[in-house]
Amino acid sequence: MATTKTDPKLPLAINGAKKSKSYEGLTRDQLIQAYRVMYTSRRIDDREILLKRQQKIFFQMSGAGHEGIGVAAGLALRPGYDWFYPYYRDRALCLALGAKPLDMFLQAVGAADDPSSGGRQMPSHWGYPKLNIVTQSSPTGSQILQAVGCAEAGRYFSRHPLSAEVPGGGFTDYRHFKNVSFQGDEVSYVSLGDGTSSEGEFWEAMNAAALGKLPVIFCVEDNGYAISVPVEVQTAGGSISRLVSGFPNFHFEEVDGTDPLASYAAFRRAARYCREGHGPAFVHAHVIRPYSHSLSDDERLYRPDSERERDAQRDPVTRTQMFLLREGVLDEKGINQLEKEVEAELQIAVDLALEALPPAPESVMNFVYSPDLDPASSTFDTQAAAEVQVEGKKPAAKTMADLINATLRDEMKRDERIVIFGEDVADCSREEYLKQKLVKGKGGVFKLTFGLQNEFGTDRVFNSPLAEAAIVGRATGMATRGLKPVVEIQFFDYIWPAMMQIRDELSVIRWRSNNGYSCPVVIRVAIGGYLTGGAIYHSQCGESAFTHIPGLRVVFPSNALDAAGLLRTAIRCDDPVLFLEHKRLYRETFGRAAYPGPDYMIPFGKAKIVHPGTDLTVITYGAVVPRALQAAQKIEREQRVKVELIDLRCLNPFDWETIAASVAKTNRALVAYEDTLSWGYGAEIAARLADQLFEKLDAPVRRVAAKDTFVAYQPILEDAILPQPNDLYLAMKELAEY
Ligand SMILES: Cc1ncc(C[n+]2csc(CCOP(=O)(O)OP(=O)(O)O)c2C)c(N)n1
Ligand SMILES: [Mg+2]
Repeated sequence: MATTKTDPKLPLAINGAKKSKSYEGLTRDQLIQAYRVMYTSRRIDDREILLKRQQKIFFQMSGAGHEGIGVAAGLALRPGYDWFYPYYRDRALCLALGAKPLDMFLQAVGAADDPSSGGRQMPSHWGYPKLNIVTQSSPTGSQILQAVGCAEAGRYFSRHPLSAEVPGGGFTDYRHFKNVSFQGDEVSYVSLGDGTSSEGEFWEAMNAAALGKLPVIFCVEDNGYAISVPVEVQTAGGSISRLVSGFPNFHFEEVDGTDPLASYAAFRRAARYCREGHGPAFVHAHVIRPYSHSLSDDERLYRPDSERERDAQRDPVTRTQMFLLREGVLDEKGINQLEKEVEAELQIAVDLALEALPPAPESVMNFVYSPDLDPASSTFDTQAAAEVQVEGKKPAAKTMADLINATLRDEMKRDERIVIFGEDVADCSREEYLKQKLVKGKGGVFKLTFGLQNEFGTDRVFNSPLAEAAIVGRATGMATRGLKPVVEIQFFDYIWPAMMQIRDELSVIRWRSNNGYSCPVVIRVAIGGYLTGGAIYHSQCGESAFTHIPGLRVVFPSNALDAAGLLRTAIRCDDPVLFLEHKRLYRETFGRAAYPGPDYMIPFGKAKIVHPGTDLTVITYGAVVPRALQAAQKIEREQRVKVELIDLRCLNPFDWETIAASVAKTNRALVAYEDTLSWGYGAEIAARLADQLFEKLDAPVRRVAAKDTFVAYQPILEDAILPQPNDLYLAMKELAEY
């Protein structure tokens, strides 16, 4: 063990309790167990370092110096009862909660039986479903908002216990694959390093937890460095405790995290405060980092020996050992015996891990999506039944906005796990105004959620702070617990703060946990231009940035009926869905439809032929559909060219079969989309056509899209930038004549 001697003059906080021998309420056996966990944790690090040097594992990240705070949190909280969003230094916490050394070595070698990820994630990226330790990623801090959402879900299930039940019989939806458990007084633990407290998501999470008085324990494990950056360069004033002290509703602790007893006492107080429902807690633990940042870092390059030696004096493992000796809890023989037992256990675990089988290469696509429920399957095709239902009635034509609102209402009635939140989505946050009928309510800047808070209550439909990462991060935590958040991003142009959550968390949680966890959130986003004055920041498309992400379904309807059918599928399915709603289409005359009933669903990945033809195929979606239809009708009238117009409706998965069958018939293909031309969604379609239908093509594959610039405010410029019916007409004509 590469630690130096502890300064014996540095007593553990418990010294004062020596006379009573109460040890903050821990028994002598628990003290011995705590030391065993700390020693085991350190020795696993040492063994992994050796294995890495022998090239038997591929990465190493140690928890050295953080064992005291980790074991303390593990003793104060309850595995399988509370919820845990730890970070990579929390090895001792995970061991204290019940993870086994073998589990950790299996992850280090990348074994198929690695219980955290099946060989998909680096070591020290914990995830143990049985213990409620939630799968971990690598971006610093992206777990924090999810811990907040997790606490919100626990509270929601306590207030709406019937929602946790799985509906019997009939149609199967995502609820059949989610076992919900909740306790009523559970807490959600989340930890992070001192450097990570600079991330914006940390502050968004602190704000959300304080606003909601949520039972979250934030633990900042402050080892004074973020790789090579010292805390005074990282945190204004050098103390995160001081910076957060103004947050209301919090209980605060600042503690020597190398002292397991003082840390345990702090955690006990924090947990009690949270369990009693007063609000969140913040534990600032001062720890050390004796083994450099990781095996790829050599801290001697930026820390002199004198500083490192000073830290080593506070080594939690040696300090605790000396404490046990001094207190007579264990004598030297007892210590030796314990250490020998740990060494023997680790040897067996290492041997087993080194013999463990790696995952099969054929398994790489497993769990990108739900293995249980395929949203492209016929289970989600109820169109025929719904059409029969509405036949003969001649009901009023509804807009896309109307039918999205109606679908949300129907689904909220059907499924009490659905919660809706985002910016301005509530009718009125000050409920009393609604109750006294002083106001009508807003329900979204486009009014898509109008009336839902009024009907279903503020628990289920509420405004969030203006923080997009928080909207998606909290939703991800909620969905991990079994809720179905249907959140709104007000404008696609402002989705980017949430990109880390979408790309590195939401889409990948199922895959990286080897199906241990899933989070089927629906994100509704108002997208697109053609607004006459929308300009740069209210007109963006950019869907290909999201179709490029495995694990995320992307839907983009062009009309009211498709919006209703696809949104219902999005809500009932078991995958995360980005549901793109074109603002210009919300209230257009084009594509209005009668309300199709509360069970109308369209499966994902099924295109619609909007206009049948034989001379050339146009593949498009969204607001280009009505523009292409206009052009197709004109060219048929004027040139007798018959265009087959395909509306993809769903971008991932997409309907290659319909495209291929059409192009095999027409031998000409034009891909049209509103986003900028280069590197866009059409490039993929064009590449597939060239690859798989080369022999069928009588002309080059053409694209019509926006110019590779930004959408300008002045309508003359907007028209010139976005693809217009005439651009489509000219491209069709040229292609037909080729
Ligand atoms: C968003 C993000 N940026 C950068 C990194 C690279 N990185 C990994 S750990 C780390 C430093 C973290 O320091 P701190 O939060 O203090 O935790 P510690 O490692 O000291 O325990 C950095 C910069 C990352 N993983 N994620
Ligand atoms: Mg640090």
